[in-house]
Amino acid sequence: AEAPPIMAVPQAGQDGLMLLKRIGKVDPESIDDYLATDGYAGLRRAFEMEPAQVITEVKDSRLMGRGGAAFPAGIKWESTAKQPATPRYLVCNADESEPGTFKDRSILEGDPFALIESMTIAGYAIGAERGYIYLRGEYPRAYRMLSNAIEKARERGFLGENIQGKGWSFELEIRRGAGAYICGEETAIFNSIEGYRGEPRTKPPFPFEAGLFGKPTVVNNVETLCNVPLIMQLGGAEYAKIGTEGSTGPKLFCVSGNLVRPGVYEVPFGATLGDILELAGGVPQGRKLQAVLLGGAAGVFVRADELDIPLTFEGVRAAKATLGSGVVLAFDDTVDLSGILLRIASFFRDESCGQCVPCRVGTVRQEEALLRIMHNGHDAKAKGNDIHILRDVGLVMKDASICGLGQAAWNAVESAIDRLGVLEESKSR
Ligand code: L3W
Ligand code: SF4
Repeated sequence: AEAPPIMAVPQAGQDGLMLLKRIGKVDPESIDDYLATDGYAGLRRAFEMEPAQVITEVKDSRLMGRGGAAFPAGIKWESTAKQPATPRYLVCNADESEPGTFKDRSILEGDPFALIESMTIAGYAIGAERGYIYLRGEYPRAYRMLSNAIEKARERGFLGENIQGKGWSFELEIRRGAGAYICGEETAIFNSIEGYRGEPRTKPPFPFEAGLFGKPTVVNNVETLCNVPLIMQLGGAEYAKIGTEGSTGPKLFCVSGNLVRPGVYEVPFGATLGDILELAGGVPQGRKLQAVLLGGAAGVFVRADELDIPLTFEGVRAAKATLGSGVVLAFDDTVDLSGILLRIASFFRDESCGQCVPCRVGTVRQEEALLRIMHNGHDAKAKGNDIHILRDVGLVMKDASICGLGQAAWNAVESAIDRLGVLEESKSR
């Protein structure tokens, strides 16, 4: 059954938004609504330039990837465009599966033409003639909205042969995931699209040299791509004035947990963690903030007294935290955080693809140790041993796993131990 439409965009309809500007204002199924609200102005601007100049604008914008790794999009595009067109591919990672993420969903469901336009610009810039949207299987409404948008765009000559008379052709295809978190890893997406088991490949080679079907490929997250029309309209240098020196542009945050108004929020980069929690109304009256998980299950817990951390790439780096894909998950003082750690550990144990030993075995050992600690909480010696095991296993997972899943599977537990002292306080239950 199709989930109800996402309504968690408390700023919907407000003026001054850049990425969410159409959400709640237009009919996401209408290309006329899209065109009437600046739709395809970015592509028009891009078509006035040579592809290389489009890439220069994106480099000048200093747009960084919004999927978790914060890699500069312009460099990714440039390195792909330099490879022989044998052909080249564009892939949009719309497999939004990090626990606590729902920002891409708000765009996919509320402004699907924005992604289609953005991918068309990206395809033009890198010289691709085919793009794939790898969509989370559990997003049926997004699938419907995107399918409709692709069809309407094709009818109006914005996709297909000889787009807008430019003499360049571009096609888009949607591929749906089947519920595996690991299929959000870029090379697992390639395997999945190619019909193989969704398991990550070792990198290098990076996608820009050997990606989908072994060809040069750009993979970008939905939100990353949806900044591109704005960059085209403003120009890269002007866009780079939004936000901070190291983190340019607007940013979407998935704000949830024990808050008065959870939802997707857009702010120019530079807001602090405290600002974002305030936007969401703070914790309900009578409760106290206990901790915030930044970046989702693969992320890092921060304390309630760390609200002045700027949620910029450089700000979280300095605070030894992460933005991940924009998760801000608040826990008040009624939450048993050791239980949350166990949920996170069991999530990674479940979602590990099992391909490499550090992650396949490490995620199991991590969950077992947490279970023992929670059930033998009064035995200080046994608990000390298990914390030692957690650290050892965590270090090996971080150092030796093939992909980000294993490398990040210990982040939340480590930060809960070191920053919050969670397991120190856990009692036997
Ligand atoms: C050109 C080079 N391209 C690297 C590319 C590379 C990739 C990007 C970043 O992990 C993280 C992970 C999750 N020339 C290049 C190059 N590239 N060197 O740059 O690469 P990498 O390997 O650092 O990152 P990744 O494997 O893409 C992503 C974390 O994000 N995460 C994600 C959660 C889930 C979602 C979601 O649900 N939407 O994003 C959360 O923290 O743990 O660390 O494209 O090919 N020399
Ligand atoms: Fe699979 Fe985990 Fe290894 Fe990634 S780190 S390839 S998810 S076993």
